[in-house]
Amino acid sequence: TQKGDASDKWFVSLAERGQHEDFLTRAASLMLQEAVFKVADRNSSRVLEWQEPEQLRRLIEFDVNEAPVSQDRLLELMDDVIRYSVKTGHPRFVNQLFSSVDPYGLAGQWLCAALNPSVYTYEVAPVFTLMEETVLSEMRKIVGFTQGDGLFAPGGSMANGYGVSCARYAKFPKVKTEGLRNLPRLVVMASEDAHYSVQKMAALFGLGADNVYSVAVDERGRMNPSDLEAQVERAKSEGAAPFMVLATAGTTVMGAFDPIQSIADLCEKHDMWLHVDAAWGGGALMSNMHKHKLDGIHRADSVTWNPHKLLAAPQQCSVFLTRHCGVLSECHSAAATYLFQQDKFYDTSLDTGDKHVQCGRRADVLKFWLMWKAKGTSGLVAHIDTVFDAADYATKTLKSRADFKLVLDEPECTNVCFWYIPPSLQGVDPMSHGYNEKLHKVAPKIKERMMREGSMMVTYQPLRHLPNFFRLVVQSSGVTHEDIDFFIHEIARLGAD
Ligand code: ABU
Repeated sequence: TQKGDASDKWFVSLAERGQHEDFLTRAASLMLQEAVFKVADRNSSRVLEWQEPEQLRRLIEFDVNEAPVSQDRLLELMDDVIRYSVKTGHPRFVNQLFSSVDPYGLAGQWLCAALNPSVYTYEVAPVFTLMEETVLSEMRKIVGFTQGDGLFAPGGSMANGYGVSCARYAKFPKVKTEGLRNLPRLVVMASEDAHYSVQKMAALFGLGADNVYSVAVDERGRMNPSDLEAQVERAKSEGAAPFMVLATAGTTVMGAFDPIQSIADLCEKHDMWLHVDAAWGGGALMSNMHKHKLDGIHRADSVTWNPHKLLAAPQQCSVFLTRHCGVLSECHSAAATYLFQQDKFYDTSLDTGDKHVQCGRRADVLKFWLMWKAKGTSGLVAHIDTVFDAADYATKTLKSRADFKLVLDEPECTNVCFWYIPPSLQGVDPMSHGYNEKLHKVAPKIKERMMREGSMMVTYQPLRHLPNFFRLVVQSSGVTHEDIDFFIHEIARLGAD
């Protein structure tokens, strides 16, 4: 039976309101059963049901029409959306730097959607303003900043952009009003393994992507401080102004941690802003066992840290922190009088929106705060130690097998990078002609097969001179040693010919 049109007249009549309540109850039940509970059952559900784009265009009625569709049809469409979407909450989705469904994080997401706030003024978002104040302050303490400021950004790339923006403003405050025309050529230093957002942000802010100087890394993917100094001297000798270093704590592919102490020394010597992109590795700060990897981060001028990565909050939850009070507001405020009136009846310093470059902004803090409350700091610590332990198990297991080869014998983060050596290449001298070309083709083929079967998702990539290799990311503490055994067996099974 078809139940009424999908109209949006929530307030019109009790009858219509009843229809909406019925719809939302059924929708919530569908989401819980099909998108949440079912995917937790690793053996009876698939990570994805692959369809070619042409087929998928036919399978889902994407067209929007003049006439409304019924609520029953909407539920069918939602079911289709769930069916053909990748189940990133499935324990066998280890493709990206995010995964899993945290029940408290999900409740926070849903509560945020239900309340539909925009966190720019205290009057519109009183609870979330104070919640952000608390969570950002706690995160600053964990980083080791004794004072400062911060904000929730729409993703790690934008948080790195805030780093560029604040660094430039701190050195050249007139840039805010006069733009770039009176400035020297500005240069940002970042390692060759740094996240690609640094080039994007350099382009977006008018610096130019060519003015990101690439600093060499060592064999483990960590920035080489000697080369950093050489690049700074090169920029200066060219008459350019190297004003910022973007160090990385947990590179995207290898999971390398740049040596922050040495980099901070060079930043002090050459008067450069130090931004640490800890989007991925920041979660390690929670753990006494692993925080030494970010030694010196308290000396950074600013930090990116994404709780949606290693701390497994739902997408998106990205934070920008700085130890400098005031720089965010001074750099970004536009003082719109229709929103940030100074003659309000409450403390207008709580109208935090003006330090952001966004106007409307979702309360990403809520899901993370709810998770933190539910687990306690001790639960977050346990999560971090569990995922590092699982990565260690994966590393040891791969090391013990002749048909796999690790890229790094001892990964620094929970990225485990490796090649599968198919039977046709086993026993072949890796230095022999054509070996790397053949190996380069192995991971894409296995990836295609796993996608078509839907059994798991793990990504691959080349890096610098290295042929394609798999990167298994352990980021969910729901990933067990048995899951890791499964990943390894499955890759070997799919690549056996
Ligand atoms: N910063 C986005 C990371 C993408 C990935 O998971 O590889």
